[in-house]
Amino acid sequence: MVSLERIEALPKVELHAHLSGSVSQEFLAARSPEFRPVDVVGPRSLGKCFEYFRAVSRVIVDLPGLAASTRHVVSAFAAEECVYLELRTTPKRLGAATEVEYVETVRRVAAEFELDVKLLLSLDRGTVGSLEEALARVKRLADLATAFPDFVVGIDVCGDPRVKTLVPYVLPALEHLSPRLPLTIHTGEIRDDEEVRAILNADIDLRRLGHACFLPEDIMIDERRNFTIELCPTSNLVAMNLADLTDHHFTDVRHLPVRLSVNTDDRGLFNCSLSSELHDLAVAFDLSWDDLVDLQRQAIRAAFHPDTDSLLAAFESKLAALDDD
Ligand code: 6MZ
Repeated sequence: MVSLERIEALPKVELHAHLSGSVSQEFLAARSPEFRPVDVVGPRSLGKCFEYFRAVSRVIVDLPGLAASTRHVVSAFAAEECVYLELRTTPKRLGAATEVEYVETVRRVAAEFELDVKLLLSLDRGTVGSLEEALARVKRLADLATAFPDFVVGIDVCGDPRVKTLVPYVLPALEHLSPRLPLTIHTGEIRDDEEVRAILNADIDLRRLGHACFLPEDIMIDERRNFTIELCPTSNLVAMNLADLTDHHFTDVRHLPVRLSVNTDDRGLFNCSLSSELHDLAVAFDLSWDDLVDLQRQAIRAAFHPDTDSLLAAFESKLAALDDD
């Protein structure tokens, strides 16, 4: 069995980490006496996760707070040998600051690190209640992405899956996304076969699916589409209300013609790390060191980074250096 210590030393790739959810609860409590730590892993509750994100937004209220929390999150990934971090966040107006200043702050702090960081702009499905609003939000995110061509590499659709705005509003709006940026969409976090089918059939540059805990039983995925499923073990346990990771849908998706990546989702909320997520999965499914290395290579191939060949080369040289030790 591969030890946690060995996994901590493995060069790793994170593709699915929400900025606000990645801030540790200790950090939040130290910044605000009002912040109350929560445990969503014990009594599993997806609803509580979304209450939690609202609580975080009451703590991170200005650009200095955003800068400090971003530094805290990126340094946590850097400390465990993450070589590529594709962070995602919903651009917000913090106080008098604009969304451009929000993204600029995350970019500036990320650039302090040797770790290669790129950003996905999140569209929270809970913030749009009509096609008009969805079109306006999609246009806004496209403009923001265009303003940061070296940093923003794609769009993420996230938010509470119980809010049913994807099929009627978000998907048709995304079909108007210009430029056609690479997309990753949270879906199947709760069972919603209609939504999964609509996403797969939409005229968008869909590259990755977030979570995909519940897929239609008759799902047909064309291997030529080169999809990736972003798994987040602890988060998925909570969403699926599972007692044990051996019941995780890794069992099913590993046989689909897709790439897989293993991620943290919200390491602050779930009190986990990228290494612990990989370790938990390795224990549950008896994965070897080579299996874990292969998962990192799949994640690199799935990254929206503009130069995945260089990323892979950097990964391989770090891995070789590790093997020489
Ligand atoms: C869906 C999630 C999520 O954008 O403020 N988010 N969306 N499912 C999940 N599973 C637990 N975890 C996080 O980060 C917080 C936002 O990320 C999304 C939610 O929309 C949440 O408001 P940012 O940095």
